[in-house]
Amino acid sequence: MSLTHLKLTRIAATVGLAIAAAACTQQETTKAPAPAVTEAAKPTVAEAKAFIQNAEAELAALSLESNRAEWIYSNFITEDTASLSAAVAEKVTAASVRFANEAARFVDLPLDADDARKLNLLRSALVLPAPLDPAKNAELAKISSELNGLYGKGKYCLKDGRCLTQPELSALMAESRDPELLKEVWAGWREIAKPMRPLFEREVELANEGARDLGYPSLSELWRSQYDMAPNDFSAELDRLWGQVKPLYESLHCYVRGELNQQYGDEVAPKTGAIPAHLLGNMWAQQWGNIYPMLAPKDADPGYDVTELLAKQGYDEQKMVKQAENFFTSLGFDALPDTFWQRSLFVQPKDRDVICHASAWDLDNADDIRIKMCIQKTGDDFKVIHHELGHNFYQRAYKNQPYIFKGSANDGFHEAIGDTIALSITPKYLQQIGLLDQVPDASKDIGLLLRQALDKVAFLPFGLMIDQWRWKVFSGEIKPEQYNQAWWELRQKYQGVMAPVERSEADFDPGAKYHVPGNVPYTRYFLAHILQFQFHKALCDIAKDEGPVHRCSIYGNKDAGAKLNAMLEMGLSKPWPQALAVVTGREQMDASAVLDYFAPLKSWLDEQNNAANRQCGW
Ligand code: X8Z
Ligand code: ZN
Repeated sequence: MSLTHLKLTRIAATVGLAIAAAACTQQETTKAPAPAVTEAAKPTVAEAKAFIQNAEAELAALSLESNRAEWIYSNFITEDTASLSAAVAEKVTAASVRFANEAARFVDLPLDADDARKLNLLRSALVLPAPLDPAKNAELAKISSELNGLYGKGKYCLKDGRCLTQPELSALMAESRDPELLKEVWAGWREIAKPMRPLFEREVELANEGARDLGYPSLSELWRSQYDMAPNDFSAELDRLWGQVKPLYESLHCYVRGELNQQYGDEVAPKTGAIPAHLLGNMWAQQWGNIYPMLAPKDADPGYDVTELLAKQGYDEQKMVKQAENFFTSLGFDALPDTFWQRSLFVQPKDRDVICHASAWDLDNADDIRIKMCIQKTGDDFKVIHHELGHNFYQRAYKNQPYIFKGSANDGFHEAIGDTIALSITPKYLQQIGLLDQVPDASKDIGLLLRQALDKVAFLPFGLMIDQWRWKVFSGEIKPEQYNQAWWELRQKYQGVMAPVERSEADFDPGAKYHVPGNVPYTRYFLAHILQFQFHKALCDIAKDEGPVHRCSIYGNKDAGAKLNAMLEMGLSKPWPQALAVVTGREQMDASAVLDYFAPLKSWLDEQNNAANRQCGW
């Protein structure tokens, strides 16, 4: 995994490693609980400083080794590379856990703010802590690597004989409108996850023991301790943010369910209750933009499709990445280094297994940044490329921070930057770069907003529910024999979607989503889907854009770029509210920016739902 120790080197995929990026503070509430510390000789401030320096140097050195091993493993999945990557992961975890424990000795000393923050990060910025017992550490590293491999190698052979990988199956889900085929693909992909169940169960057991060794009740508290506030306060923050956007989601859900019912009929798509998850254009029903053409408002469809525009202009994978880089350089960021172009993976290799799930990497904690992505030439992947480059430009912006502060303000920030830029891929921007001839007029805004909401608003409950499930698994509230049932209860509760075919505890549907076998925390994406609208609004203000915020593009605006860079450069050196304030002037995460952006759509959806006399909710 990415060792990335306190920072995430490989952002998308935190493979099983021990530590990941996170933010913690000096406040009492955020600190790791004090483990039993033996009353040895009282340490001094000088000793604490020496400890931090040494830990930082050792972790930085280990990260280089681990990043390389992980990169090779994810690009060439074999038994040998799995074993090598697990061996390095084991070393990194052992060192991280050792430092986390030793750090506890120094917590009561009067340290300066930076050192206190570093110490706290050393104690709490782990996502897969191993028990102190070396045999268990080795076991955990092996399991983590195996789980990743199972996902990366996953394939499903269709009834017609074609054996397809994840990106190919996802493309089918995006395009097909045949409910039987969709059902087959949906259920077929989930077969890959069944063998993960015992591994995942053991992984949770071991990592919980690791968390307890560090003084946390379970891994749940450790994961929730990484936001500069007490774990329960963080959970309450999430509830607050979800409460802000839930009415908007319900309006969208209601409209989509009604339209699907009209097109597929009662048998396939019932008028009431949860929506069958195979009909939403996405393997996990997490973003619904692919079914926009089925739902497009008759008089307000902007009438273009980015996938087609890219094809018409002859964009290949490399050109898509170049165009995305160009957005960042237009804001004043330096171009990507030559090594990025030489070493990144853009196209799925035909002759070997790789982890296709898109990720951004920082191999040397400085300039050797890369992406690894099996790019499809679609409008969706054009956006994902911006997402990944957002990680890379963030990584490079904080490269001069000390190692422990090389990370984002909180993990939601890392996920939000590229998406913020992608919100500027407006019709006007597409015209500026020669992809679109004519900018549709304001009468087409509802179509634009609906397309955007199907991805961004539909994602919100999904972004939230994954870790609601995992935290309960970690705390023991969800037992192994309830894994799948509890998963579907949460899918139903938050998203209002349901499995299209019977599920049982022989299935392990969470494992069919990359971040579960990959052990990547997921709440970061929920946060990112709020934060990106706050950032976009603030940057549009800085750019003095006067139109509606959904038509604003900050392309080419150096003032907006400079402000963004000022926040990125801070890395994880300060509590996240301070970083947020640099761009937005406010220290609170706030979903009003989401509501403002979609306000015209919300009124329109409510009108449609009323006119059709729909009973909303599920
Ligand atoms: O995993 C990702 C990125 C890499 S960090 C491609 N995302 C989440 C997902 O695919 O589930 C971006 C949006 C949500
Ligand atoms: Zn990401």
